Amino acid sequence: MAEAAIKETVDEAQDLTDGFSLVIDAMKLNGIDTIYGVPGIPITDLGRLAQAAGIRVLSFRHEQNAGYAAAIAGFLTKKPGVCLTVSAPGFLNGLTALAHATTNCFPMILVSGSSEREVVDLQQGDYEEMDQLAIAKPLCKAAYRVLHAQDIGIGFARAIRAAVSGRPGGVYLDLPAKLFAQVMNADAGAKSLVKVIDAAPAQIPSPAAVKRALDVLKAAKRPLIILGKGAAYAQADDAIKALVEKSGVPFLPMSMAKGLLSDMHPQCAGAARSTVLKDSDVVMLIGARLNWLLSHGKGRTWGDAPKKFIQVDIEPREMDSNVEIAAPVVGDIGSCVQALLDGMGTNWSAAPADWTGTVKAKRDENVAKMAPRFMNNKSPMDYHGALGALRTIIKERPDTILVNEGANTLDLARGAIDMYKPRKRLDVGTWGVMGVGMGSAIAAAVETGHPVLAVEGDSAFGFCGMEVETICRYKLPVCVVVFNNDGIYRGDGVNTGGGSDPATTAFVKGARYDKMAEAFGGVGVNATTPDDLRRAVNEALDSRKPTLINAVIDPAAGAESGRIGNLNPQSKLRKK
Ligand code: ADP
Ligand code: TZD
Ligand code: MG
Repeated sequence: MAEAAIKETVDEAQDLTDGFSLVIDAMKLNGIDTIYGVPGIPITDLGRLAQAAGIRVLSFRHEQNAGYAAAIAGFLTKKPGVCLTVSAPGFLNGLTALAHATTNCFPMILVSGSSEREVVDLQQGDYEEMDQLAIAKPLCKAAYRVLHAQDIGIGFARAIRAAVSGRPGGVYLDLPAKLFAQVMNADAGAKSLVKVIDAAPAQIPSPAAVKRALDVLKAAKRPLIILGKGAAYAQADDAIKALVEKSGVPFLPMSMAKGLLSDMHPQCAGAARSTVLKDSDVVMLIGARLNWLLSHGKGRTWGDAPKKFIQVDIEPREMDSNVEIAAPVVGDIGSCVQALLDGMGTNWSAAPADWTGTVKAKRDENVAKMAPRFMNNKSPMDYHGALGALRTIIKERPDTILVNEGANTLDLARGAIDMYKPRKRLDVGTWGVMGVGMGSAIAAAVETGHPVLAVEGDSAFGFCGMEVETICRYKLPVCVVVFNNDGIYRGDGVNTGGGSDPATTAFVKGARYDKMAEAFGGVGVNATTPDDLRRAVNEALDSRKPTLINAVIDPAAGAESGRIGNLNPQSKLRKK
């Protein structure tokens, strides 16, 4: 429908409203000002009307990327990110992102149009027929369907609350095609809308839990605080900093919690990770789970020193999920950390100096060991040479948001690039999903206005690369650097069968990803040295022009599976 025609319909029916308008009004009433999606039947007009009503609607090239954008928007803003898709295939394309959001505890709502209930339930072959609600249910925190215009307000209220309250997560909202055209009295429609009050209520920990946690912490000889992305999400930055500093305890940031306190903070133990995990005796987890990323809290990584865990988390069932939690503190991180701080009183004695001294010495030693590797100016570049250029840029421009995915490109960048401010590092999350890069970069630019530097493995980039057009179309300040090593992990694999097909992990040699940006009016640069790379990234961040840099990396520089090769099954029957 053309814009003029839309206006006319609205004007002619002043005392009536319809499903389209009620959906838009429900979102606006609840401060949802951005939609990430892909248009088509039955939601094409919804997108147009939302745009006409002042909502920013970003049209993607694939729903999965729109979904990743919505998920990270949720992480950055504590409001549910909204992804809008068409029925069956569009919905399915959005589902991976919905499941990813749920797994990562990011608030997101996947809103999908769907086919007619009656036809779907009798399986009579409707256009894009699928029982979407049933399929979404196991992949999200909650799933709702709205059948009547007068329930749209309640439907959105439930979806918003479910996404952000308690442990945040993904919510599915099913809107059948017929709903949009339903007409009702405008006054009754307005009254049916719900403004969600206190969508994520504070959850205060019990005083006994707080005291128990402080008793355990006080008795520690070698304490450690681990900050996870839940702590970054909570936006309780000042209270967390105060707790860390008052306790004097070394802290270890998980990947997306890097920068919550600066990696330069004297208590940061990022560069002494193995030492602190092995030798600590009390570990306080704040918004971090003891999942695979922390070796489930046991085994070699954690060494022989007996451990006691304190865990601060909003989800009671997270406690004892992998090992015994000596002091569970259940509540929202802002409230829990404040209660811990209050409980510490004025004469709390800081962590033992011999321990903090040991940690600091180890950290300084490791940092000094790595420094020369970042200075090399080899061509083709190795990972360290290229990352040396990028780490300096982030140091000089700490407000830049860093998006990062790949295998070696991810693992090495995580260690190499220090972060200075909270919520500036966005990556593959709990599942290690390839393809989150462009959606994350787009949402980061849209939600924060800050420039974005996306450091992408060439394989990772391939999962979402078409969204370079989206970046160019919306003129977003995103600089994509593709670490091009001609393949997955390494570009020098050979076909062990000896045929003419390339190895399963190898891509076209010498590909020029930079040309993709040029195809859409962006800036493309081919960088073969760290100096080239530094110059091109600085230019992109200064100009804020969409830029894609093809960074030529030695195909032999990477390791199989990056840093997690140990998780790759190897049969004794087969030689590598
Ligand atoms: P990481 O991967 O960084 O270790 P995880 O995703 O494993 O982090 O853990 C995040 C944890 O944070 C989840 O257990 C989640 O329940 C918790 N969480 C998220 N938001 C809050 C909040 N506002 N208050 C308390 N806990 C939270
Ligand atoms: N598919 C999805 C959705 N997620 C995944 N994690 C994978 C496949 C498997 N996978 C990894 O775990 S890393 C990776 C794949 C395909 C790509 C690594 O290659 P890269 O990075 O070019 O992105 P490096 O620098 O070459 O290691
Ligand atoms: Mg690669």
